[in-house]
Amino acid sequence: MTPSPYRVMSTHKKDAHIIDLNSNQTLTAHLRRSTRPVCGDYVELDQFQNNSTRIARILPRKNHFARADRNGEPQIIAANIDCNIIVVAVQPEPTRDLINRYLVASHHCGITPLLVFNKTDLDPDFFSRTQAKYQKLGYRTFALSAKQPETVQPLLDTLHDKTSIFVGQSGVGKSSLSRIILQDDTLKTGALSQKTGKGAHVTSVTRLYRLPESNGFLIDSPGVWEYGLWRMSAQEIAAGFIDFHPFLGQCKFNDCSHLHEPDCAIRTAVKTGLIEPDRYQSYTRIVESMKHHER
Ligand SMILES: Nc1nc2c(ncn2[C@@H]2O[C@H](COP(=O)(O)OP(=O)(O)OP(=O)(O)O)[C@@H](O)[C@H]2O)c(=O)[nH]1
Ligand SMILES: [Mg+2]
Ligand SMILES: [Zn+2]
Repeated sequence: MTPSPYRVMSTHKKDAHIIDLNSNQTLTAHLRRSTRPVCGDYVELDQFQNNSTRIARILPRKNHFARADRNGEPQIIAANIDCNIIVVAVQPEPTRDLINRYLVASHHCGITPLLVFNKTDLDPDFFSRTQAKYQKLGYRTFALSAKQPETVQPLLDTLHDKTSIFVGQSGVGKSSLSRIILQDDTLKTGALSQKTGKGAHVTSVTRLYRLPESNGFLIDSPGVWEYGLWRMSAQEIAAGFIDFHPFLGQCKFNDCSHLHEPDCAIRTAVKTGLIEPDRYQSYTRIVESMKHHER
């Protein structure tokens, strides 16, 4: 099957913006009630005599990225993604466990995570230890500043031929980095609130762009304040902790939650220094936070 040349750039209440990958033209297609496309979907279109266009079918998704909705169910944000670029910044400072939650989600969605530490111009040392920690775990990391565009080049070099999405808190600089990568000054960015130091939720729609001079796509998404994981079991969360992997399957109980059971290989690994205590504590907090979804 030849892949559909139509890809969803963004969705709105009653229609979606579509890019024709052959011609680079954009068009607007109506939505049927039964089709719920998301940014990044490949679709087939019905074109009518009166020149209107409708999405006929969403092609099967390779994967999707999601977050929890109010009921703890996954809410799909975008589809067919290779790379999750998790952006954190010196200001607003990431909340506790934010990076680990994004890493668990990336693992479950089958998307390669990249960590970007932005706004190094404000404090070059702020993330040194955190960056070293995640590098040691095996993740690709980038320390950079959107105020110094040359520092963005190494990140840009990894985006060719892929679909990547910027995720992270509001105000960390996702759109500022997108502007540099896309060479597009029309993307809106906005200052942090002076009162709270938080981002002002400037980007309101998840949107796909074609990379200039390269075969690839970049998705800029609206920032969140707290990224919530949908309902997951302790075992599913543990699987998203890469440093737990060598020990999984070695606990006394198959369904060990690694919280309190006897003969737990994960807790032993923490005691013997093979797993960092702060990663284990983060794991326990994330498992605990799932109670929030219980009704
Ligand atoms: N000092 C400094 N400021 C930056 C940097 N990157 C972004 N900013 C500023 O941070 C503010 C927020 O940037 P945005 O790019 O709008 O942030 P965002 O992540 O897209 O925010 P949302 O769209 O709300 O999710 C703006 O005032 C930017 O100019 C950086 O590397 N250094
Ligand atoms: Mg933005
Ligand atoms: Zn265990």
